Amino acid sequence: MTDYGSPIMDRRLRITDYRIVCLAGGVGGAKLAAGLAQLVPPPNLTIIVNTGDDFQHLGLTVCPDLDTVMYTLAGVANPETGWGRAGESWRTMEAVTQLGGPDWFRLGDLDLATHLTRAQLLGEGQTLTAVTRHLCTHLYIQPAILPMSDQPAPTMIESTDGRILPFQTWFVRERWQPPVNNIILPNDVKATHAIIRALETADIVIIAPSNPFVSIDPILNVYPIRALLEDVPQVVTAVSPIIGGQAVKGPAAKMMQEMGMEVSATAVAAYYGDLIDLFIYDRQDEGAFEGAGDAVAMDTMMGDGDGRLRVAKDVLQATLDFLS
Ligand code: FO1
Repeated sequence: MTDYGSPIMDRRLRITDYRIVCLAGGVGGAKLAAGLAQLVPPPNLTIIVNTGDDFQHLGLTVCPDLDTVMYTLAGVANPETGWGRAGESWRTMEAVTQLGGPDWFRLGDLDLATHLTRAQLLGEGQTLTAVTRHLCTHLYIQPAILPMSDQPAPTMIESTDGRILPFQTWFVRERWQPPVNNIILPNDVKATHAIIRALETADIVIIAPSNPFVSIDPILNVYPIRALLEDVPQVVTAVSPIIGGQAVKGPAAKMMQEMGMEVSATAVAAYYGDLIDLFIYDRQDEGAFEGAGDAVAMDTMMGDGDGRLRVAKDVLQATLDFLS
């Protein structure tokens, strides 16, 4: 008699049965989201994206993390820069520079099409959520990509010498200078109905390997996202953005050091605290979580192409194992 296993047991282990929400910002978040999008049926996957990096530039509303996630899922992301589009040209920026316009923030010609279309639709009164859905439709992206709010929610950087800088000024114009003392987040930002619906029905929430301070915290700071994570999903899994004491990309390690934190996967797990149930860290840090039942080591380096699918599959499997 062949044992087909109990339908409950089998049911529990099928990825396709779970509604999954991924919190993401920047390149690491976009890559894991792209891996999940290859595994999870579109109706069961929602990606909630940080908009704290957004700002007005050249009269346009620029949404870097939304665009990086969109371009990555659409397969048109620029692999060298980690932002903007592949196969980019820079004729417009050259002309802007000749005209004495601001040239510190590089907007490629193809990327500009996104900002111009977004500006047009926002100008017609559409919400950022609706505009993002419009752009995703035209980029043939099926999973829902949701801005964390339809309200502006600018992240500000408070430097060790007391200055308060808009995020992009600090990140791009000043190239991650001056040293960071604190991240200042707005305190009156509300989640959209789409976000609340997605989190109220989520079985699994995955916090992508994004910068905890300027990608994930801005999302958790949007009311009532943190509370929904605490109450609803069966499991919240976070993936470490710090491997072997370094960030794979971006200023997370530098920020941790400047804010007086240990730069390690264990420090990230401690930072997330009891918000998370399972912590995924890289095998380079094997042994850092001796005996911890709620931490799993694996190869979390995604690179390009099939690394994203491998890591997404391993993260989901570790999460299902934790649930069973
Ligand atoms: N980052 C840079 O370091 N230099 C740039 O010139 C730059 C231009 C740019 C244009 C569009 C866009 O969506 C992102 C862009 N970024 C640039 C990245 C941006 O600063 C992001 O906020 C960071 O990657 C952090 O998420």
